[in-house]
Amino acid sequence: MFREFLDLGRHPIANAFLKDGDFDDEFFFNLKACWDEETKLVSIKDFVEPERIFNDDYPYHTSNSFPMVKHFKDVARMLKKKFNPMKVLEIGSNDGPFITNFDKETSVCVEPCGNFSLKTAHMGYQSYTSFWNTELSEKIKSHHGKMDLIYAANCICHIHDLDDAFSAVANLLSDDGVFVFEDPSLLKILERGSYDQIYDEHPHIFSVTALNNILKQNGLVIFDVDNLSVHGGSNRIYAKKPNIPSDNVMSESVFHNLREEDSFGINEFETYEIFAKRVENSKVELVRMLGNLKHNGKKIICIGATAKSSTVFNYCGIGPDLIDLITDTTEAKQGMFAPGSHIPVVDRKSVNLNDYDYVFLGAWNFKDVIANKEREFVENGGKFITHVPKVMVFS
Ligand code: JHZ
Repeated sequence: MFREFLDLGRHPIANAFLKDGDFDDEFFFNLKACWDEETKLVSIKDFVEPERIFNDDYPYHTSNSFPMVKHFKDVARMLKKKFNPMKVLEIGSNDGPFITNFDKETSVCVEPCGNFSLKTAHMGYQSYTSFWNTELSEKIKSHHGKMDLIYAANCICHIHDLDDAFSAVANLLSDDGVFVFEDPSLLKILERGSYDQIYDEHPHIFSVTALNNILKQNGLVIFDVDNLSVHGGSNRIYAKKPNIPSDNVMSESVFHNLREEDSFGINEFETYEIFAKRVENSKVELVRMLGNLKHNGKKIICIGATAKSSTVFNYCGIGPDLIDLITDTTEAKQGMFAPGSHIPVVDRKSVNLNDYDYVFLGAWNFKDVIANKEREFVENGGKFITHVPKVMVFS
């Protein structure tokens, strides 16, 4: 049974940046989160059709977040060393920072956004412009054979039908192949109060507990987990087919994560009710703080036109009256308006940050990178605002 615990109100598509004059036709949906008593999976209640979200205009270029390029290079190196895969498939390859570390002849990309699949195709990789499902896994199997490594980062939690997604993986994985995927961690979200990880692109928020339950039902078993710091705390899950009974040994990391999640209360509905209260308080505090600063004549700008900031701004009702501008390094977002809030997005280079008193961290997950880049702003008396793990000012 699905039990609703959080109502974040009306939201636009978090990455649907608008041109001037597009505001009247903007699409909105109700963003609510629920918890499945049976599998312990957290999901959003009303899914948005994926075609509305992931299309040729999708603006999130992974390569624009340079720490992530290094992250994927490091992951690729580690996976090669650990598993030495011959054939590699990436699901949700975006603009290619992971797959580029693998051989073009033996690697395949799947990506529904045509702007990106065209890019990896130009780079010389076999690229399928498609959503991930069983039909596609059959097609890839018949063209390329089974895969030794199937990798997906920040993609599997984007897929509504997890049973189909996982059985499609099991269908394409070689008998001793590995399926490795990483997504934001529910535990970290609950611990840090980072409710802004909930938006249309994340129909599910994964715990190791829920994944352990769901993978098992679809012919896969978890054998290892890495806890990562990226995206405010993610889990990298290693799964495989349960071929050889004696080989089904779960590493201690799996048990450790299951225990940790259980003792935090991931298996209790009350934990989610407490989280919902914390989210409501965060909204009240953030709106109060920004309102007071504005009242005192302070100027506030945001760095990072993130999907996460769309949740914050739309849930809290924050618009250009409180935050003048958002800067973002992604060209496709610049010159546009943030979804729902309609705050203008500009190139960081076009702004003198010293004209502002406060920077709200839309990309709080890159707090250290941004604080380091913007040392001059702090030296001139500028301060940062974040809402994670609580609403606060720091410099
Ligand atoms: P970032 C996206 O979420 C969407 P977002 C998606 N659904 C997902 O799951 C996660 O990514 C993984 C900019 N930036 O990574 C670049 C600066 O302007 O937190 C990006 O637009 N200056 C696929 O959007 C944004 O911030 C900087 O110095 O919440 C960061 O977006 C840096 C470092 C980044 O993901």
